[in-house]
Amino acid sequence: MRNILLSAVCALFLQSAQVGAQTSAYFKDSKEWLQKAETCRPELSYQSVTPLRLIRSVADKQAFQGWRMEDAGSPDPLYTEPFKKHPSITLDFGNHYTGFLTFSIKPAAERMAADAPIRLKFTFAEVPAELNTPLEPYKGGLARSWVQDEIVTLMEVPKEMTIPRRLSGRYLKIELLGISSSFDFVFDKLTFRAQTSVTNEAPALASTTDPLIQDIYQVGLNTLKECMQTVYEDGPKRDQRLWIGDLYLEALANAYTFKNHELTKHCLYLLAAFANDEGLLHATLLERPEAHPQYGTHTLDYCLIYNVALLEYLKETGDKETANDLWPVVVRQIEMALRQYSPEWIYDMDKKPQYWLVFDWKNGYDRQASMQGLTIFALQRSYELAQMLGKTDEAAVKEWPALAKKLQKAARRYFYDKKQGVMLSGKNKQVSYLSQVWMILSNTLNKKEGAKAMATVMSMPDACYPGCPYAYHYVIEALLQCGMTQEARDLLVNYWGGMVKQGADTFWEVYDPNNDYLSPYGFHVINSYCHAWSCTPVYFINKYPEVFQK
Ligand code: RAM
Repeated sequence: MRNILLSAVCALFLQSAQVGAQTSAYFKDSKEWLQKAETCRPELSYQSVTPLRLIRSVADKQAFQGWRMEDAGSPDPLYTEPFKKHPSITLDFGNHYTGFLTFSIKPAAERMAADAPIRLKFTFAEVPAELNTPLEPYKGGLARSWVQDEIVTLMEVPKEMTIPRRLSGRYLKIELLGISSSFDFVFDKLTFRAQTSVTNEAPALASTTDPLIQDIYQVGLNTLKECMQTVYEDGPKRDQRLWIGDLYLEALANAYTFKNHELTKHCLYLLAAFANDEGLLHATLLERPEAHPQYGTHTLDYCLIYNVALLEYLKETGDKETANDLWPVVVRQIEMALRQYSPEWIYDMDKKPQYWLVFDWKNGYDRQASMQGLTIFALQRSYELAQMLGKTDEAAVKEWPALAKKLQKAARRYFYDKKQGVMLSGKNKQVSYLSQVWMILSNTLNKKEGAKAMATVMSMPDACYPGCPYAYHYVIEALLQCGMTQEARDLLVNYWGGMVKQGADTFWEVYDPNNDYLSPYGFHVINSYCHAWSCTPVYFINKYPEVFQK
């Protein structure tokens, strides 16, 4: 009897561990959505890689963040020469990988035995400066523990060990911190088990493609592959979790490359299952120890972007079952955004509760006009979804086209400076790239007006320009929509090509060609240098071959 009870309790616990305890109280199907998410959780595939070269760090003012790597020969000395000979060694895996590091060491000579513990420090890095910038006193705005430096103490030799945390990067520094004076060792084995949920090959580009665009494509594919784990992660080094904005851009990029649509479906269901008690989506989810949202973190722009992600997923896959299941989420995100509008149909930045709006990582950027534009864009795209699902007769939905028009009219009245031909945002009437972009994407500015606004803003030295690739993605979309194909191509080549020229093997979370050290977290070492939202050149290059492959 006791055993039966115990196994019932265990089964219950297991079930709750699998399906999560706190799905949304707002959506009656949220538990089922979580179960559906489980059934399409992607399998990971693995590859074992070993270091290709020994390298050394070189301080160089011309190099990105002041550091570059120099070749220092074959990695053989790691396996053949006593470690004390070079008690700090840096290895290059030749590419960015995500996974687990396993090593083993053995005595450097016969009849040699360890008579004291051996203490080693392993530091894994995405870019050279991560290995060479002093960390203490630590002043970063995010946890110090994101830095991938691990100290291990081995009490016996020979010994094999796997570093418990998942690592992500290209470079590995190993330092000897403690050892007996009468002992030395060599590495026997050092392998990295790299993982991704990508299984398909991406399409090859036309042979006419400019070599720099080919390089951008490869780096973009590598970025996306690394971020495609069991969810679309924002960055495999940091934060290793699903964010709606990153999901949307990764899913677009995936649709034009690796086509792992099950991953997109998994993420869409997961996010829906964990909406809050008002039905508002959480901006971000973590997978371990069981899937759960970062409670209380909501970004209203991302909520609306979810609707667009679902539309794109449906267009790509024809999977109406999923889109129908998740339709109530779409309706609710629109309702929640509209709640923040003034009676004159202007997005009210001061209305409580005030929401975090992402759009970009950029100090001083005023988000009001962008949010107005995005709301209109989301109304239009959500209506398109309603049309595809036969939902346009629903009472709330019927109103959406007229509402979008009201918001457009209000936007033109409130934000548009006809004389200059640009949209101005906020109390200080700021001119930013993104205010124009979102008014273009929402057709609040027509093609001609949009082209004028973009040309004007791009020629204004004081205009607020974007700070990260997430924002530049939408700038390129807007330029293409206005028919400014040459400008779109130039921007892609200069911005993402700028990272490639600085040595990027994967695209970075933030990149400002005028400031190598820009960090939203006050310390460039904890920026992510393989970041999902930066991979979208792969989408543009494949979607518009006439612009990017000619
Ligand atoms: C950071 C990451 C992530 C982004 C959020 C808003 O944590 O850069 O990609 O979506 O911010």
